[in-house]
Amino acid sequence: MEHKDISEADPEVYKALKNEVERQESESLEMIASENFVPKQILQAQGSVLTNKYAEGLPGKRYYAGCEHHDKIENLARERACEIFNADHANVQPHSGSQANFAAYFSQLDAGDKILGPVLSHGGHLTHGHGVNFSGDLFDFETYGINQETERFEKEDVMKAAKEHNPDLIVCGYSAYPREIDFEMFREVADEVDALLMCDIAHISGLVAAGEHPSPFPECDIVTTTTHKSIRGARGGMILCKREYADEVDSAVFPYSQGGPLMHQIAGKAVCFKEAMKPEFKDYAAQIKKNTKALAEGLREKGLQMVSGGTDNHLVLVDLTDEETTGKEAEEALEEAGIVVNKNAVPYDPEPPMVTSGIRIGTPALTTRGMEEEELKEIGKMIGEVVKNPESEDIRSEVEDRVSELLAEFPLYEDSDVEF
Ligand code: DSN
Repeated sequence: MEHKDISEADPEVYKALKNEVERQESESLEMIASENFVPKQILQAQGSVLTNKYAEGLPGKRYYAGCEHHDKIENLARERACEIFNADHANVQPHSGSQANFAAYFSQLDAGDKILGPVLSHGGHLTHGHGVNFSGDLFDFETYGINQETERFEKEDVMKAAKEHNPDLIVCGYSAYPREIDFEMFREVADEVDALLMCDIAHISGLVAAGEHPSPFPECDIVTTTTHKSIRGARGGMILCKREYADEVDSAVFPYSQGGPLMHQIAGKAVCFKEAMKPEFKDYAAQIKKNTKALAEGLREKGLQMVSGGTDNHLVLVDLTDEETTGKEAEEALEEAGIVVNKNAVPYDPEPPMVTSGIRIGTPALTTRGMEEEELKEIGKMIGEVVKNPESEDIRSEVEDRVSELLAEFPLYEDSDVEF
């Protein structure tokens, strides 16, 4: 086998990688609420020789020989995850959040069973029952929605839907909900209809890990998450659960829905969890929340409305229903100005999903770059200017210049020896 530098072995892939480093470092403000930047130690774990090994099974119970070091790493990831999230059991093998949700559902339910989940356009995820996804296809999903007045999930609405549909399992946890989740309320509803309670904390897991959002345990029975959003780790998924569901969760991951675990990714998860246990991570998560509030202040000063009027977490959902701009147009205008966000449906959105009347804006990535309230408030105002004047080239060019200055002032990988 010949070892070569990637620049020589595959110049095309090398060039695209270099361009992506440049894009992340110095071309735009990354404000997609589900994205973040990992430190070198996680990139190292993910780029390691662990990719060479098959390790089906669990530590100590593998189907292949030679897993001693893999067992050590997977056990570290599992133990750290349980400690951070106060869980009895962790399965760190799901390749993604969607696979975690697939295995979590099938650990307790059979195809055709009834699940109550959030309406997709009210903050839910495709795996929470959408018809184009396995979840909507294989399970009998019914929904609860955001209260039209408070724009929050309220007990009366969730209870009404639960009593009407009598689900086997209720899903809480969202992709575009700017408020705290009331786990006690969901538990009361689940108990009332004798349903299991599952929470998908993919977006907020960093906040939960740092104690900046209430813990889903002990109220929830099963908790799923990704490991690369606010928790800032290797891309992937994880399932946490109470002791009584552990065996079923493990076998729903392997052999039911996955084969060989991605051990290099699991090493990245282990390193991420170690980072998340440090006091610096608690400061980081607290700063995410302060930054999002400052962002909301900037947006508000420029006259933009937000779903539920503000935020308790890492994101805001700007409601453009009363503006002349759609979510799609706002996303495009902002991208041209160097600010990357995503169009997002707002509750009771009159526009179709590829257009929408909202934009979702998150702060975990910019907080990782070291930005604080002053910068986020200013960015909120710049977003307001662009959204209110999507055709103005002058505003776009002013914002672009300021974005370049901010990116230079808060470097990402520039001062490290990270190459990709
Ligand atoms: N794609 C993620 C998000 O942006 O929220 C969820 O999977």
